[in-house]
Order: sequence, then C-alpha cells, then structure tokens
Amino acid sequence: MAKAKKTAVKAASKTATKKDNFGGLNSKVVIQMLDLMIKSRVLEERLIKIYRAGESFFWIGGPGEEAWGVPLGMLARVGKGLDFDFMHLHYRCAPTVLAMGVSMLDSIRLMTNRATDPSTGGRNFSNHYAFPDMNIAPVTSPLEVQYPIACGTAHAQKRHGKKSISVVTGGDAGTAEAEFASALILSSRKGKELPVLITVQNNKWGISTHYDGQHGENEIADRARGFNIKSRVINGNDPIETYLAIEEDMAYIRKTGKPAFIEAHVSRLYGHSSASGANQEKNEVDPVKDFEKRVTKSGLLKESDVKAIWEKYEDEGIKALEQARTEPVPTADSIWDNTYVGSENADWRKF
Ligand SMILES: Cc1ncc(C[n+]2csc(CCOP(=O)(O)OP(=O)(O)O)c2C)c(N)n1
Ligand SMILES: [Mg+2]
Repeated sequence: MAKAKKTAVKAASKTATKKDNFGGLNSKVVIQMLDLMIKSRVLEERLIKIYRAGESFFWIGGPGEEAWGVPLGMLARVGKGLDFDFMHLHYRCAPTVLAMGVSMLDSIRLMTNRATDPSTGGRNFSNHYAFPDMNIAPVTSPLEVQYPIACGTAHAQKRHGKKSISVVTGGDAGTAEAEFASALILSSRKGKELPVLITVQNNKWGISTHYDGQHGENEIADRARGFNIKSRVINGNDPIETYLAIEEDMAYIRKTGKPAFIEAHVSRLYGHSSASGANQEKNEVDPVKDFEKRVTKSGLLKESDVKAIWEKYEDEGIKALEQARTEPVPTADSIWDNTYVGSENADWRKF
C-alpha cells in the first residue's frame, strides 16, 4: 500500500513522458485518474461479489464508465451550497462519487443495507447515493427526473452569481422520457440560459433493448443542437479525451452562464444489473485495462506499480466489508424517517 503511494509521488514529479504526452495533462493528474479508475472497478467488483454471496439483494453500478466518471468527479467543484457545483447523477456514478471523495466503506454500507449508510440509512439499492455536504443530490430509481431538477439548482446558481454549475448524468434509453426534453427546453431559453452541463452516457442499451431502432436522431447530441446548446460526442472510454472535453465545457459554462451537452460513448461491462446476471461482457471495451496499458507503455508507471494499486484497493474493499458487517441494519421504528410522514407536508388533505 505504502509502496504504491511512494511510486506515484515519484512519477508525479515528471510533467510528461516522451512516448505519450496524455493530451498535455500533468502526469500527477494522469496517475490520479488511473488510480481512481482502478479504485472504482475494485469497488464495483466487490459489490458484485457481495451480491453473489447473498449479503445484499440487488446490484447495479458503473463498471465500464470509469473513463467517463472519474474525470467528471475530479473536475467538479466539491462543497456544500450554491458556491459549489451540484451533481445530479444516475446509478452508474460510483467512479464520479469516488473521485469526489466518497469512501468505499460508505458505498459498501449502502450495498449491505446498514443503518450507518449516510446516503439512505440502509434503505436503498447499491449506487443510489445522496451526500448533501458534497451537493450530490439523491440518485433516483425513476429514470430522468434528475434532468429538470438539475435545471432548478442551475437556476439558483445563476441567481447566486458565483460561477458554480449543475451537472446531470443519465443513460441513452432514458432520453426517451419527457423530463429529458424538458431539461433541454428549460436550460436553453434565449436570455434565460442556465449554467448546466447536460450529459448522456450512451452504452447502446436500455436493459435488454438495443439503441438501434429506438432513435430518429442521428446522435443524441443532435437533440441539444436543436436548442442551440453547445454539444458534442466523445469517446467516454478514453479518460484523456473525456477530461479535456469536460474541462473545456465546464469553463465555457462558468464563463457564459449557458448550458453545454456531452454524449459520451461508454461500455456496459457487467450487463444491466444483477437482474441480468452481472456477468462480464467479453465484447465490450474495458476502459480501465486500456488506460492501464497506455500508462505502463508510456513508462509513467511500471506494471508492478499498477498491480500494487489494485492490491491496495482490494485490501481496502475487504476491510470495508468486514467493518460494515459489524454495523447494525435499520430497525422497523425508523421506517418513516426522512419521509413526508409526520412533517408539515404529511397530510395531503390539508393542502
Ligand atoms: C421512469 C422509469 N421507467 C422505467 C424504469 C426501468 N428501468 C430502469 S433502468 C432502465 C434502462 C435505462 O437505460 P439507459 O437510460 O440507457 O441507462 P443504462 O442503464 O443503460 O445506463 C429502465 C427502463 C425506470 N427505472 N424508470
Ligand atoms: Mg443505456
């Protein structure tokens, strides 16, 4: 564990290697990116093992979206309140929340339904995070509701005037929902544009329905272009291309107060969820393995350094699970906590 850290710091003192300049990014950023991508993969594979061992009921998550999600989390301005960015994420966002500073332990607490889970008190699925102190809005199971909600926080941020932005993520199939169209309209009205980064992670699947045959537009990004939103398609399996695109678009949104749109092509590496078996897909690009090869080929890290990173996080994941196992599950008397019951809005008859 200590060895991997030391190696990373030593390599970070270089600015780039001769063989690969990684889009001009500092080598410290490149190494941090690979480190977090591996961390995310190890966590997700741990969550799948937890499901298989019968220690949880359901798994859904983000293996295959690391090259997209990690740069996004690294570039977010993390904090609480309107001075900082708001994140409206979907259920494949583990890479992003880990890059923002969420721990493996808190993810495993959610997966194993512990009362100590800070997101939901042990009452929701894996990867349904909520971290108010980091402006990470609750991940919802109903697809796409996060899109117009992101316009709401963006509206408040615009009025606040501190150049913070809202970010929203979601899948390709979900764009069929009306809320997606609403967000394009709400964010782009002339003179009232909103500082929101609208994104779609296109893995070409909605559970078992393929992308082909479901879209009249040539690419999802075309729909944003129809509303004069700055829009592009990127290879979301390439973390360097992704980092540079998000960095540029975030700067544009902060400067102009206007929206931007990114369609990122990504992999779905373990199928939709545990409902479809959570088995590894052999025909999908593995962004973590690809980037690992690129980094070692460049000479920035040795294969042994990368192996040490995997081992470090395997160790962390196992220790986190052992810790979560010792913690209590929610009790029946907390069933109404954090619901409308008992609050001022509890009785609809009084509305
Ligand atoms: C409003 C709504 N309709 C249907 C579902 C059931 N459902 C859950 S995930 C999913 C597929 C979503 O596909 P996509 O938006 O492409 O995201 P991906 O899972 O591929 O990342 C569906 C239909 C839901 N959760 N919410
Ligand atoms: Mg999809």
